[in-house]
Amino acid sequence: MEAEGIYGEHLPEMEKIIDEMKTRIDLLREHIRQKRGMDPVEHCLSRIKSEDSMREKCRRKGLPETADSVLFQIHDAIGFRIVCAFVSDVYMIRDYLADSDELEVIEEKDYIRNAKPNGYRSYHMILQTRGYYIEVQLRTISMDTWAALEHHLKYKKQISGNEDLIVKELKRCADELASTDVSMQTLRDMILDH
Ligand code: 0O2
Repeated sequence: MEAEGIYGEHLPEMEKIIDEMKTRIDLLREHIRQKRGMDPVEHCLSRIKSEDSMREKCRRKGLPETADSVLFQIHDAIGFRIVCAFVSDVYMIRDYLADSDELEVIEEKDYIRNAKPNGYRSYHMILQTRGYYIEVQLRTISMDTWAALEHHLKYKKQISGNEDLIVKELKRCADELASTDVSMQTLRDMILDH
């Protein structure tokens, strides 16, 4: 496997942690579906960060390219992205993960209440289990769509020249999507209240 080099002997344990986390999320979805009649998760992705991305991140952060750096100085070697339909579901999943006995919350960043200046919205958690870190990104479908497009555009070099306009338009799209999320949440609350 490509990632084996830099993660060395840690890789099997990292894969086990991913499997356990997937099972935890599946059980959580089933529990909430039975309790509330709705699955709060649209989709869930997981990955071990590729060797190339990790080495690039080490160089960017001035860290040696070692297993110790990528597992214990950098906290997103194991990553989960949980995409929900509604903003309230994002916070509900956040609460369940924070309450889990097997997971310790190390850090949280609420880019939903405090969006990044470019418009990026997502709820980030750094969790720890058996000494390994897991980065969890929780967001709505709208937030996920925007992040995917913005990520795609960032790597398109030919956009230079129009950059100011593109940055402004991306921000406008992010804000419009956030406003749609609020409307969708209101509609859902109205439907559930009756
Ligand atoms: P990748 O390839 O997606 O994993 P860090 O650099 O992680 O030590 P930072 O920047 O404080 O520290 O972390 P933060 O803000 O929690 O963001 C981490 C991840 O969130 C990023 O990982 C992206 O996946 C995502 N993210 C953050 N800001 C943006 C943004 O403006 N646009 C998009 N599309 N995604 C964003 P990586 O490692 O940068 O990249």
